[in-house]
Amino acid sequence: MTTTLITGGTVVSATGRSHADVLLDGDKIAAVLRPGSELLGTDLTASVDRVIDASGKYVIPGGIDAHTHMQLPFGGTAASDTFETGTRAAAWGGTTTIVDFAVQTYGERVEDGLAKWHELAAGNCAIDYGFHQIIGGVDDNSLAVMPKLVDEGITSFKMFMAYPGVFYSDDAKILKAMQVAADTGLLTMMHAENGPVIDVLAEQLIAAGKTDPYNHGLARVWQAEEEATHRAIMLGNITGAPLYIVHVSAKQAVEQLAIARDRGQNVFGETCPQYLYLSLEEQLGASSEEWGSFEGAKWVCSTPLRSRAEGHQDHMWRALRTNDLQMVSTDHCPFCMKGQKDLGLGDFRKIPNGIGSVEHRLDLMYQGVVTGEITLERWVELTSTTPARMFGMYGKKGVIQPGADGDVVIYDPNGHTSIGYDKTHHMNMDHSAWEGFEIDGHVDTVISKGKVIVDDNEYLGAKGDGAFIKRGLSQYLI
Ligand code: DUC
Ligand code: ZN
Ligand code: ZN
Ligand code: ZN
Repeated sequence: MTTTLITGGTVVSATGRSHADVLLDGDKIAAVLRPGSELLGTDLTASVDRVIDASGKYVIPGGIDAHTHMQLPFGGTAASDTFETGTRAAAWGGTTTIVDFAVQTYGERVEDGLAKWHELAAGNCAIDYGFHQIIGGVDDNSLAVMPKLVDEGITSFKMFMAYPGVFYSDDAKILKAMQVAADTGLLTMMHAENGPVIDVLAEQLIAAGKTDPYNHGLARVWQAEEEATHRAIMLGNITGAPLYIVHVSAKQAVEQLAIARDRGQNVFGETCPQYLYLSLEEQLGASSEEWGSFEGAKWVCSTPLRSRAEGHQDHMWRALRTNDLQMVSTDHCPFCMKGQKDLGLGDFRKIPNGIGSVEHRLDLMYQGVVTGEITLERWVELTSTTPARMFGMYGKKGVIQPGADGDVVIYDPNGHTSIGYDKTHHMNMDHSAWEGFEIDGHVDTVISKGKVIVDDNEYLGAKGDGAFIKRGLSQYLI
């Protein structure tokens, strides 16, 4: 088994930082040599296979992106990253674990949807992966199968209050599924937007000739997010099911979460880099020679980009500081402009929803450390430690400690990363939604289960390095 010693770096955890050396043995972390440690003072450099000098750099637990959609079927097409391309891009950006969404569509059995996802991912991933289960149709079969998911290491499931006719569940269905969740420890994840209301507003915009992409954002009003968030919280309250709201973008939805948490309810929220950095105004102003105002389709995602004038982005950063929001995931759901997004030329409702960001989450969030929005420790907590705890992987993932998987990222605060399609881009898309973003930091080395998979801008990993993770119950259940 290979042994690696990472020397001279600053090990950063969710709770602090210290100078320490990290010893990896095989696929695990064997020791963290910090002042007071028994092994400190022993010169291990001669006895290990490899020494990595991390002087002046941060040594952090590998990133965990708990919200990705590789190959998600959507609007007659499918997300353009396969498990192979998407997990490799994730690795490039310092993410060593993803949790993707297995899909049960209407009329399909949950077991069949899940089996399909296992088939898509098995043997293809660059990094470890787990699954949440999308319950697209709550019926007797899915309600009966849900408890069995726990034994298979799928300890969370998602429902949609949006997308009538596709993934949508009404309140009665949500209530029933939450009752099962409360009984079994499954964590309920919710796409909280009032879909029926949004669909009427969208139809009216189209009827008025308003077909450009940013109208997607005008139809998906913040009130529809606040209302659905509140309703989901109340259904959680009735059933006693803990609740995790995905991709929160409206400040009013955060307020609903904060009120519920203050009242002692077990509810959580995640936001995504696009809701911290990008805005509806920028989408409205977007234009290019190739696409004209259809350029804005690159940023069509749901929940939508929100108005900067209304202060949503500032509020998301604030909520990350105050712990009204607990995590940052990407909702990675990439589509090419040509042949995918352009299905919505002339009708924004037909633009497949999603942005590709799995490669850039750690960098984009580190820039928040540089600009003083969050601390270094909070960066690690939001992108690795809390995702591990929330989704039943902590100890194995999300922390640098003896016995944990050897998932370690060496991050250079003196490095630089220019994001752009022709610069650093490994996602399977024909554009970057993050073109021109400059990061005052750099993912130097990425180690997954003891193996160096990215080193100095070189990819050393292989398809099939990653394995399925059977997750335990969330640590946030009470
Ligand atoms: N939102 C997206 O942007 N894409 C996929 C599904 C979703 O809810
Ligand atoms: Zn969603
Ligand atoms: Zn999603
Ligand atoms: Zn560097």
